Amino acid sequence: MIAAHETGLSEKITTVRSVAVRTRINPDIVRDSPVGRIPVLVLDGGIVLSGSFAICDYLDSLHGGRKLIPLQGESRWRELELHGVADGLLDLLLIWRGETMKPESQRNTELCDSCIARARHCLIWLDERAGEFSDEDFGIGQITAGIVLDYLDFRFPEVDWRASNRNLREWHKLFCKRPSSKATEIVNDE
Ligand SMILES: N[C@@H](CCC(=O)N[C@@H](CS)C(=O)NCC(=O)O)C(=O)O
Repeated sequence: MIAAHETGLSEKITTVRSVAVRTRINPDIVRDSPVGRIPVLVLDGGIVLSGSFAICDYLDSLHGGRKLIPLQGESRWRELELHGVADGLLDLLLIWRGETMKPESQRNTELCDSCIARARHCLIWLDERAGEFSDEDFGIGQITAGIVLDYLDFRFPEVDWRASNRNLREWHKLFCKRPSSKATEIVNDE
C-alpha cells in the first residue's frame, strides 16, 4: 500500500482487511491465492498477483514517474540488493514471531536464536546502507526497510534497534513523515 500511495494509485485499489497466520488457512485468502498469504492483488482481468514484490512491480508498470524498481542498470541491482536484505529480515522476524506465539515448552530455541542472530546481521547491514539513503533513490528497498522497522516496533517493542543503529534511527524519522507512510500506519485490530 505504501507503493500504491507513492505511485498515486491507492485510490484505484479496493482494500480488504484479512488475517493471515502460518498455522491456519484463511479460506477467503485461499479463494484468491492458493498460497494463502497476504498481500494479494486481484486485477480486473482476473490475474492474481501473490506477494508484495510482484504487486509493486505491477503498480510500477502503471505510472510514468520515477520507478520504485529501476528497470535496468546498476540501480536495479542495488535496489534488489537492498530489498532482498530488508525482505529477508522481515521473513526472519515472521518466523521468530511464530515461535514466540507458541507455548514456551513448544518453542524451537535453536530456530529463535538463529533468527535473532541473522536479524542482528541484517540490521547492521541496513544501518550501514542507511547512511547513503536518499530521497532520489527512494524505492522498494527503502519501503521494505521502513516496513521492517515499523514491524519491529509493533511486534518486538523490547528490541531497542534504535540504540545501536544510528543511521536507521535518523532515516526512519524521515520515512515516518512521508504521506505514504502516514496513510498506511499499522492498525492493531486484534
Ligand atoms: N515477503 C512476503 C511476505 C508475505 C507474508 O509473509 N505475509 C504474512 C502476513 S504479514 C502471511 O501471509 N503469513 C501467513 C503465512 O505465512 O502463511 C511479501 O512481501 O509478500
